[in-house]
Amino acid sequence: MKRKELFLLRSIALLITVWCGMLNVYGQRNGGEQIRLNQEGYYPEGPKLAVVTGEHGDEFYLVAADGKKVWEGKLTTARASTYNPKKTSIADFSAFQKPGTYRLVVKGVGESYPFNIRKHVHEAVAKGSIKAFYYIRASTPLTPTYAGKWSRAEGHPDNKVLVHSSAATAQRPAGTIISSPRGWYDAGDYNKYIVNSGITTGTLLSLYEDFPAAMNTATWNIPESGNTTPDLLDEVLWNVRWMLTMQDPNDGGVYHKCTNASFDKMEMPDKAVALRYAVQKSTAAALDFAAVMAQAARVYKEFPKQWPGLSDSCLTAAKQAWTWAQKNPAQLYEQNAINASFEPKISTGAYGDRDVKDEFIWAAIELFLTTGETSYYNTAAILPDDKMPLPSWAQVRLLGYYSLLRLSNTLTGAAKTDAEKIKSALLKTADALLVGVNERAYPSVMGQSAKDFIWGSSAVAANEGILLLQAYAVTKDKKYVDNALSNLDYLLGRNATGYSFMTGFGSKTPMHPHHRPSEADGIAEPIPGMLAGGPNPSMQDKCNYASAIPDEAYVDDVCSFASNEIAINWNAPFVYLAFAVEALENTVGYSH
Ligand SMILES: [Ca+2]
Ligand SMILES: [Ca+2]
Repeated sequence: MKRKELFLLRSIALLITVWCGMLNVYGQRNGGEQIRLNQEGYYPEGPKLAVVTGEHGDEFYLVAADGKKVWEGKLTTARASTYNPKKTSIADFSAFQKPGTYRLVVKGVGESYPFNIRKHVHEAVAKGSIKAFYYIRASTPLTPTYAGKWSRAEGHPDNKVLVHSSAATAQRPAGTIISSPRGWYDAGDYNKYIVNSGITTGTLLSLYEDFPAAMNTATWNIPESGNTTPDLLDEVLWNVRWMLTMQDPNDGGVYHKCTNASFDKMEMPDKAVALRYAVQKSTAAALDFAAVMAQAARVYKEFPKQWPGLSDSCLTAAKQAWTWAQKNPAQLYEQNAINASFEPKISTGAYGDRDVKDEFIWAAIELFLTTGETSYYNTAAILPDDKMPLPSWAQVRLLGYYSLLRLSNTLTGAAKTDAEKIKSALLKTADALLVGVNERAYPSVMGQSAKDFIWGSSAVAANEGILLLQAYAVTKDKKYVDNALSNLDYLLGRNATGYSFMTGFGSKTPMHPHHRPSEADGIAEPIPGMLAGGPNPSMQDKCNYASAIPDEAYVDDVCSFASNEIAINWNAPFVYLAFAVEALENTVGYSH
């Protein structure tokens, strides 16, 4: 070996030694694990908290991209939660407001992942989370122009869907072929379910109605970008058009789902060619459909030139579904009972709601608000009690209440009185959510109770955020936005797992979601912008979790449909939360 080469080798060895030594001192990789923060970042004048785990001193500081120390502070004394004995300390650097890219450093722990302090800090992840709906469109190829390396062939044209024997009628006997294209794949699987589409589509339409100015201009490179209509409404229409195909024009009833008999393998959508069925009509499907179509009629009415006739078609469909539900008020979807009587047996997601009182409330309110006809309003018991249950696919009451509050200026009579009562009950619920946030091991609204960590816990966090933003809308009290933001911080990394639950956004994000295209496409990174279900100590999938503690019971493994699946009804409230906080950024003084 020549002397020059030997010198080079020694230099490289020395550099590696020094680098490893630095890692020991700063423990950079450990730091990323132990310092939990919003991995996307913070608004310049907004609240900024990080959570530090493990053994350490009480000092922390921020370093800029060039390694220079720019700010220092003291950690709080360590604290635990009622359901997780591990102690954490809080680093509050809200007072540091200079835009830039930073790391947070704690002696004995190391450096955090990098994060930004800047205006519009959640704009990219907001757009990413709605762009995910493009990636999961059925019945269309994804082209490189819009999908980049995740481009793929068309899956599920769904132009030959068989009426299942459970849904047979005189006009449409079993085996009748109907066309049911478009829509979004529901979750990790390729089926399409009206009930889960209901809350998802309603949440996205509400985002438009609550923030029309922001959503009229927001755009994220989909095939409809550059036309004259808002990208959000273009994307929603992809699913609304599918939902319309799920109504039987003969009676107004709505099929519960468009599905395979059983789940596909982990294969790409164009390879998943099993027969598709429209199965039994259900009351929940008809009412969710009626609510969405009534709201869609209101929203798309603003675009008569671009979408001529669409609003009227949606309203007609809504009324027919409502009429069907009045005649069939208790047709629940019971998959086991159906399988006892009909072939082929269906084993895909059931979404079998046992209680449709809330679906009647939501549909009645949306039909009333769109038509002004009190007959809809008077049909259902709109306010049976003062409970304000957080929205989920099986509980949609608040979606109606949010709409009532949004349009409260137009109300008279009983609806006006109810809206006042709803307003005070909602504020009471919102204030109850704020209790204890600042004393918590992870200071977010999410995690008040171990019960928050259910299947799809990420959607609990996002829906709590929406509830608080509705409280802001009626009070203009900034504290509700601050606390909604605390749940965005939770979802993007300031949590007991240390993961940003949003694929592709943050430094430590899910790489193996339970999602067929992400698993089958041969690309290392999953499709970006999808929210993982999150911690779920029930662990129904029996996968190998590292922890069973409620806020830690999460595993980034494709096996884990109970903690690491993705779903449209989890993504939609994230989309709402992220865009809403962005839209309010200036108003509440997070930046100017
Ligand atoms: Ca557009
Ligand atoms: Ca229900």
